[in-house]
Parts: sequence; structure tokens; C-alpha cells
Amino acid sequence: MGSNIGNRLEHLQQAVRLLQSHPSIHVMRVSSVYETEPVGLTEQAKFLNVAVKLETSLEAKELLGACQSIENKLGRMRKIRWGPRTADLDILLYNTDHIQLEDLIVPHLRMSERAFVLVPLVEIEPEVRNPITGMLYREEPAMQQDGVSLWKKVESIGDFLQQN
Ligand code: A4P
Ligand code: MG
Repeated sequence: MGSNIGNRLEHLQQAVRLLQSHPSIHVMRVSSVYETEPVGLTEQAKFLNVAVKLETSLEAKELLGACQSIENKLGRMRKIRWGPRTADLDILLYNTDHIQLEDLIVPHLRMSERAFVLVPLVEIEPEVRNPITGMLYREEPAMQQDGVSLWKKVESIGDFLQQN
């Protein structure tokens, strides 16, 4: 998840609360919070990024729908006009599945090249591998990129939700 508008931490906390309140989603872990230089469109504010581990009985497509409805809810709650969203929730991995649908590609297409994804992911799941190549994500060269710094250490989900 990422946010670079307004109260970034609050947006991420709210997204985790909304995931938790979904009847078919159980939040297992939340990584520490990292402040990250924007990648892609670089003329924008720094992001806060976290990785979240879930257990769910939802199919991947249904989980994408749940993530998008949380993005929409957060956008509406913050009264941000149509445009950049207050929170972006992407699915990085779904078990070891390889999914190639029109609107859902898993593993996420650009994750292996992005330290802002890999660093929080590897923190909560150090042994996780790319299900297609078998490569450990912690051994990806992109792990060494600059622009990702620890912003708040997170010890537990409760700890994350209480931070300010
Ligand atoms: N989509 C396909 N696969 C997936 C997936 N695995 N998870 C489709 C989520 N969505 C997936 O996404 C566009 C479309 O991707 C969706 O309709 C969905 O069907 P979006 O969230 O609407 O738009 P977006 O996030 O602006 O585009 P995209 O392509 O997801 O952008 P990225 O690659 O996620 O980049 N820099 C830092 N430091 N931190 C960030 O968090 N985020 C971005 C967004 C750019 N730079 C960043 C960060
Ligand atoms: Mg996205």
C-alpha cells in the first residue's frame, strides 16, 4: 500500500482497519512504515509505503474488488477530488499463483524492480520467492536501490494502528 497525499499514515491505518473489518479478510501482519522517493512520476510528494499480509477466502479478483472499494472509500472520506488517490492498494502476490487477467496481473508486474515494494515485503516475509522465477525477493538487485528509509518501526498490527 502507498499514500502520498494528506495525512499519509492515517490513510494507511484506515486502509488496514477497512481490510480488518471485511468479513472474509484477516490481516496477519503489517510491515514497518517506509518513506520512499516517488518512482515513475517523480514530480510528486514522497510516499509512505507498507506491505500487508492477509489471509482470505476471497478469490484474487474479489480481493482486487475489495481493495478498490477501500481506495474509493478513502478517497471519498478525505474529499479528495477525482485524481490522485489517498491510498493505493495493490496485490503483490496471491499464494504462489500466476494470474494474467485483463485487469489483474499477479505477481505485480513491476514489483521486482521497486525497492519501495521489496523492502517492506521482505521485512514481513523474508523467505518469499518470485513464484515464476523461484528467485528470493530479498536477493533482487532492486533491494539495494536508494530512496527507501525506515520511517516508523512497526512491532505489531496494534502498534501500527496506534501510531501517530
Ligand atoms: N491491476 C493489474 N494488476 C494489479 C494488481 N496486482 N494489483 C490493474 C492491483 N491492481 C492491478 O491501477 C491500475 C490498474 O491496475 C487497476 O485498474 C487494476 O485493474 P490503479 O491502482 O488504478 O492505478 P495506479 O496505482 O496509479 O497504477 P498502477 O499501474 O498500479 O501504478 P503502480 O505501478 O502501482 O504505481 N512510488 C513510491 N515511492 N511509492 C508508491 O507507492 N506508487 C506508484 C503507483 C508510483 N510510484 C510510487 C508508488
Ligand atoms: Mg495500483
